[in-house]
Amino acid sequence: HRIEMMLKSADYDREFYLVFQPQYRIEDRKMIGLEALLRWQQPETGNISPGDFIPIAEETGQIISIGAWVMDRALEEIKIFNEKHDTNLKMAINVSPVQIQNMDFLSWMEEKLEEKKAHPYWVDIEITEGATIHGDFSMEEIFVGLAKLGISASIDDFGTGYSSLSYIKRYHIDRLKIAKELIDHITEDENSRLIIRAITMMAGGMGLKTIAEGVEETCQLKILEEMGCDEIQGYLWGRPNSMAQVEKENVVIQ
Ligand code: G
Ligand code: G
Ligand code: MN
Ligand code: NA
Repeated sequence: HRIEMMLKSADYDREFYLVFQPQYRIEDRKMIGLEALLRWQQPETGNISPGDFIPIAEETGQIISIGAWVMDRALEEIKIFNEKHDTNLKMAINVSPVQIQNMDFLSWMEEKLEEKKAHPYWVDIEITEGATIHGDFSMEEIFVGLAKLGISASIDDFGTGYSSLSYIKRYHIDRLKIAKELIDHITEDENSRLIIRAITMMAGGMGLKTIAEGVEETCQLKILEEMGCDEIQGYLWGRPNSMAQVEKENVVIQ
């Protein structure tokens, strides 16, 4: 496999970089966090999307070293940002279930925070919904452990794939990230609207926050606001960008 070969020989520090997409609270339009998104500039091929190489890295196990690289950079960046602006923004970091499955993830996270001198409340771990269903390890233990460390957790791409309304209640989760696929159809599809409304109502009742992903239009925002969705992330208010660009576009208020 070509991508597999290129990934094996990748020089992480030269070929990988992170971009950061702001997350905003709808109520006061304040930036409350950033999602770290991995980018790969392969010297011969050019940009390769994480949607194309992450699944391969998960199959080969290389996601473990890639995930460690992402964690290091993301913690370094949020520390610099928060100390510079005297803020406590959260860095949302995507973590693959393969990373959690193949190491003592909780101890590893604790050591990473110590090593990078980062506060746990600067970190939000994003885990894809499907990941919480299969796998023989206990996701429940992971969520409880993260909460004990003071690290928050979000379920990514919520509302797609398998039904998850019941098991969410068992887990110590802080936030549901409503899948872009649902947001995409919010204006014209009654079913999508119904599902989103159900999610925001359920989350509200259980004390979980909701964030809508991939919000591109004002009319989508209006519907989400009216439904009581807490936060948004999307091209409407901010694209994934370098930290310098994010800082330029967002007035940081203390
Ligand atoms: O940014 P983009 O839409 O191209 O990302 C595509 C997919 O890759 C998303 O589902 C996102 O969750 C995933 N992704 C991006 N960065 C990371 C990362 O650092 N680690 C993991 N595991 N997945 C990532
Ligand atoms: O990890 P997750 O699946 O949450 O990744 C989010 C992905 O969605 C990122 O790859 C990001 O580039 C993409 N994204 C974020 N906001 C928008 C948006 O408004 N429109 C589109 N098309 N993609 C978005
Ligand atoms: Mn994500
Ligand atoms: Na997602």
